Amino acid sequence: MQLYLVTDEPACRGRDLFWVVEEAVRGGVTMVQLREKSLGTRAFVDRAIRLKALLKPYNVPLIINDRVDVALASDADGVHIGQSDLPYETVRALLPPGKIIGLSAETKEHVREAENWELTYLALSPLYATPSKTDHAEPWGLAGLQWVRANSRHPLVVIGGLNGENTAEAIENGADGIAVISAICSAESPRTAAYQLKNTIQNALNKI
Ligand code: TZP
Ligand code: MG
Repeated sequence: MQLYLVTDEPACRGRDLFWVVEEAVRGGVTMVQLREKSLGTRAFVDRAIRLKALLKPYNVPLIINDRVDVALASDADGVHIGQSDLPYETVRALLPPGKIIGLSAETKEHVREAENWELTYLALSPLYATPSKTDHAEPWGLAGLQWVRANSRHPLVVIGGLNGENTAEAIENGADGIAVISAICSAESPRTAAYQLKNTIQNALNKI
């Protein structure tokens, strides 16, 4: 989950979503989340099945945002849930063993509660304010990230406002990976953007 791409079709600036994802994976993206807030269920499943087939030869896991049913129907590798989605226990019971479960945490209370659960990762949402999600909670910032690192046993992903300028500081302050929409989906070259972010992450990891 070092470099985690979250999809958003409008952020792709008219380019084909599958093209953007494949370019990003060729550049170094290690995990992809299909995030669809307005597609109907059937269209969501069809898109997930197509994306799963695209990612398989690259060995890059596909995570479905919000929807366990869509993840099951597409044989995706896991689900990302937020605080208003199905409860953790329900998701755990519905998914076959071995599937990925990621959870967004917006508050310290969410982080404390998540200590009771077997998560693949915990996502701090958002690390910084971002126009890509208008209804986001109060940003964690670096001090918040440090607090979570000291108080959580889970691998940590940070999301929200991450780019080439602030990725290194996130890794140096305890993030195991970064998740992005616009830094890759909206980039002139999603492949180059992913390649550069991946290098930045690896350099920062080598320093710690
Ligand atoms: N959840 C918290 S912030 C965010 C999501 C889906 C949007 C991240 O987008 P960007 O463009 O990488 O800031
Ligand atoms: Mg959600």
